[in-house]
Amino acid sequence: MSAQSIVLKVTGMTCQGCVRSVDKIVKRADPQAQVQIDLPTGRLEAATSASAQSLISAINAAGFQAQMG
Ligand SMILES: [Cu+2]
Repeated sequence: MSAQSIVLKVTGMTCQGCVRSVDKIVKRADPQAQVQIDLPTGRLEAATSASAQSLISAINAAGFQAQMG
């Protein structure tokens, strides 16, 4: 599968530690992923071959709330 751009809205992140956690979750799903996360808006943009649904599931399982952005 080739990389595509996925935009998610993530709530529940309160600090850079949360940002790092979410970044790690995405990279666990796809080690090649390029991830940008904006803490104030919760906007996550990833260039990844992982599916949006798999990322949403993994982020939610870690206690954050993700939805299609
Ligand atoms: Cu935090």
